[in-house]
Amino acid sequence: FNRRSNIDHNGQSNPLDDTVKISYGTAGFREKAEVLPFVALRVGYLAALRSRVLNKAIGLMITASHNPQCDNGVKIVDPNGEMLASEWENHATMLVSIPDDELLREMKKLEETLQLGDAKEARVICAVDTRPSGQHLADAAKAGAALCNVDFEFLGLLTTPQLHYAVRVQNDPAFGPPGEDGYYTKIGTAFRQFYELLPNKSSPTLLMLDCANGVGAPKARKLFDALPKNLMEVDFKNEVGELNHECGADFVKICKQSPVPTCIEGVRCASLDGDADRLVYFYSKNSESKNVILLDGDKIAVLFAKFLIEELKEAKVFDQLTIGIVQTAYANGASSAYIKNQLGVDPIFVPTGVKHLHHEAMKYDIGVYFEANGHGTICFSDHFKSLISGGETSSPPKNRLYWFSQLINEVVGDALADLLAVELLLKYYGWTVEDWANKLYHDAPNIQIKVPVTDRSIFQTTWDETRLIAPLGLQDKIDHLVNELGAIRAFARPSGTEKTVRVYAEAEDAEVANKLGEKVAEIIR
Ligand code: 16G
Ligand code: ZN
Repeated sequence: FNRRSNIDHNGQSNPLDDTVKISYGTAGFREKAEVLPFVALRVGYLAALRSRVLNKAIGLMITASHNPQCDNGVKIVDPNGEMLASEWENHATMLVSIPDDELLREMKKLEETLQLGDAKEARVICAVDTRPSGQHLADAAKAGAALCNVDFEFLGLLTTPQLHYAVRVQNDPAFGPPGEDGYYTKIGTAFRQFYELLPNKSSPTLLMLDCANGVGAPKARKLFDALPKNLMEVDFKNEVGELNHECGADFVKICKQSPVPTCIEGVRCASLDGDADRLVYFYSKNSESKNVILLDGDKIAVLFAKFLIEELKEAKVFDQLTIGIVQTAYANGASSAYIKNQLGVDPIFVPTGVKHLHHEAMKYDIGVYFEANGHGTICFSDHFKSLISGGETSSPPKNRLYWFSQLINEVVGDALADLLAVELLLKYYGWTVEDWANKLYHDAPNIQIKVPVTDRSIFQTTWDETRLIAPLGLQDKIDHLVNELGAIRAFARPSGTEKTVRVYAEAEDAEVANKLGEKVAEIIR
């Protein structure tokens, strides 16, 4: 597992030149799987080192989420179940970048500066998604942890949010019951309790669930098995097959098309991504066409925020708590306008990537954050928890708030927890998926285009990613196009996970949005 002797899961040698730079990006290291064995070893070592410094359990998730099956990734999870602290991202990039013969020296240097003490609680907890390269990379990570003399606990196949949950519970047992079963128990109990509080318990309507051929399939089945039988009716699709291929949340969001197999007209459908930390809903108005009406992360955020604000008001505690709704540049303009004008909260914008959203959301008693791609959750402060404690003596809105907050996986966006939360709120409001799509706001027409580039580092943006500052002159051209076509906005930003620049364009008219997107893509190419 060295750069020069990098053997992949098929036993093929894939040596890496000393000059090849690999950095810890938006979601850790993400590459073709054959590149990663030596990366996994070094990251396994670093996770172990961090666990010794903090004397806590640290997580290691091996996944490339919605990327194709041939990719994989390695990402460190901090003790509270959050993303790795950014100073340590630099250590990770440094360790992975150095040549083999400098590795031992750098390891020693790190160990000296970080001053390792006696660390009884130190351990690395690792899980994988369904990619064929996962086990091999976990073995490499285990060898890395051993270099730091730290126990390596391999939990096998889990969704990314389940691994985050496992890490949090290991360090903070009050958070919930331990183990994968503990996860189902916590979420299942909250679902049942909230269900009991519903004004209308009509029989369930069919939900078609596209599992992206990923780890979400067996885990969603287990979760639903832990719920009372008559509360949900689910038709599982895309359980086995090529991961994320023409299915899954990213495919549906970007293409606004039904995954294979095509969904049935009028049926409420949802898609998970490859590691089940993203969720989108959709439905078809016409089975002949592949096009669907999409309900993305913004729609979920608005549904959650509307519910929370109404309940806080009914419970007469709205003025005692702060509420933040965090979005990124990809949020549909119509959703931001609804949040501002109808919900009365100014949305906050941060750069792409869960760590930025999560960090901002933590500043509020209730921090709702969602990326348009379907990744999101809600953070609840201790003040919220002391005010809204649930129980027999509590008022109905407080009880609903309590069980809703228990259902949400507040450490990270979790497609399975979010799915149950959406299902409950639709029941609570007595809404069909069409009601949900039409009663809040309608998306401004928009398009996203991926432009492959050889060097994405030349593209630099402002902090909120809405404007390019380099290469010089490009932003002026984009502004000019937006004006010329009478569109709303467009931006281009380098991807943090792929060798592409992503273009987003929004207009009042779909044709204009498409045309603008294409033109901006052309000037990037
Ligand atoms: C990763 C991020 C996600 C972000 C996406 C952007 C995490 C856990 N995941 O999947 O939040 O939306 O990257 O990818 O941070 P991009 O930089 O390629 O557009
Ligand atoms: Zn994912």
